[in-house]
Amino acid sequence: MNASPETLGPALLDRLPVSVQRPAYDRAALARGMAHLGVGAFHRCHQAEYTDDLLSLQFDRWGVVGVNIRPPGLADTLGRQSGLYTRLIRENSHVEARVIGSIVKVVDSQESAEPALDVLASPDIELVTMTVTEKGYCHIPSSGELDLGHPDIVHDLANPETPRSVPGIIARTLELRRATHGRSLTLLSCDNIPTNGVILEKVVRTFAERRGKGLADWIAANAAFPCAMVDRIAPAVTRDDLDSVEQWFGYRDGAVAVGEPFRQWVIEQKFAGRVPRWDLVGATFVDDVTPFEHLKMRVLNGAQTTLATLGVLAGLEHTFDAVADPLLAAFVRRMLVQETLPTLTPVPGVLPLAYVEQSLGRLQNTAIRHRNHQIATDGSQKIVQRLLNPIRDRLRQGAGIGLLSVPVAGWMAYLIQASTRFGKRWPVSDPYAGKVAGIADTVGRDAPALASGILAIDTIFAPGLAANETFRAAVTSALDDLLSDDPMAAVRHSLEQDEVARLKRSKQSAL
Ligand code: CS2
Repeated sequence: MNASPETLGPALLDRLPVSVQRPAYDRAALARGMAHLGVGAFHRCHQAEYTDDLLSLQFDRWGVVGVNIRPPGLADTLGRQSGLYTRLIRENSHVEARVIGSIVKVVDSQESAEPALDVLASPDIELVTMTVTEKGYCHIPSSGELDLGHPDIVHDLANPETPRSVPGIIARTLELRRATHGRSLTLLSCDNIPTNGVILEKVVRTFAERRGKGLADWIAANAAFPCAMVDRIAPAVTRDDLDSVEQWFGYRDGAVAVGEPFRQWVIEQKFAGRVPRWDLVGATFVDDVTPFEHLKMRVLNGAQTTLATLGVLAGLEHTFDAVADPLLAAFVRRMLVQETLPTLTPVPGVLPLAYVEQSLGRLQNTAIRHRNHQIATDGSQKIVQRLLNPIRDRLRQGAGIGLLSVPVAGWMAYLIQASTRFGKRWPVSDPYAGKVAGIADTVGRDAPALASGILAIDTIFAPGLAANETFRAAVTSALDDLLSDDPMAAVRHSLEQDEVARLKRSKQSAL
């Protein structure tokens, strides 16, 4: 009979198989110095790995306390393993395994904010990084302002000492720090929202202003909210991933994380106190993150959202399935090159066309099993920065938006078809799912009425954009095709129209 395999933990570190890299520093001596809010696959594959690299190079008091205020619980996975986990880098048949040691403690704070506040307000925490998903900021996507009608914000403004939301928890953290030791704090957002540091600062400030007692002024003087661009594809971990570690390396690990080889982190140099020297291990400190952020969110994330929603409509499971489809691949490449790239400002050292090819190449990695439904989750919180902002820039330039409008209609069609009226074709998770389903249930299959109803949601579509006739027409016509029996007709038609427009332009310029 086989004995059940040992679980990863400090006792196993010295006996790991040679093919698994281990922390190159004395982990027992690692003191906590920062916290991370939202410990999921991405954090384990990104910030925690950079920190692990840094600790190996230059040991310092930068142990991470991982805090979750939403599921999943951490105690039974990372907690049982004293924060240790295996990070796999996978590219097609290549696997590289390493045990990461930078997380020294985990705290579950799903039931109440108290355990989280105890950590975040403590004087030995000098910096807080966070990946709390786009909707965690409780902002209005079209404006970036705090959504004062959000149920958690309503709750937190009424009960500021027992907050539930991220803005409420951060405001309370800073209030407690001010009242107890007065030490400054850097709050580093690592989520894919536009100008993430600016939005985080805005939602916290708005909250603090309502709280009064000079809190907002104290925060302005004692906290920093740098912007950051983060990048590494790290899908939700599956049971298969855990089983693979057991099969390959002989131990059990309930907190495996799987990512692609590529990684990038660009951080605005605006800190309130000490920061880890992540710039020594591949991150970049810059004065302005904007060009990097636009490049990444519009090209890589724009391609992912496009392939995800159109991929689901085409019956495809993963990103790599969608990008292997010749029509979808041709579409996304043309969209990025022709419509997205001209909206970008130059990024030092980056050739835009090469970046597009590199991004599409990353999406072909068959070992990264990123489900289209996962990327389509919370699409309402993603399309502004990935699709609508480049569309708005194009319209300002008087340039075409026929291609970028298709994935916008794709997002609509994805939620519309989850409604009762459309037979609930798939389960969806998006704060606006109910609203879109309500429109679909009332209107039925009438593309102009559906598009009109959805474009009127002004917390996603800024009124100026929603009123633009070119945009409305392009979205409506794509939506009509996407809801038909031949959804990919939308993709073919937009490519054909784009070709016609191109020929016209080249004839005109030849005259
Ligand atoms: C993905 C991102 O789920 C999603 O929205 O587009 O998580 C993406 O994989 C990362 O931003 C890559 O850095």
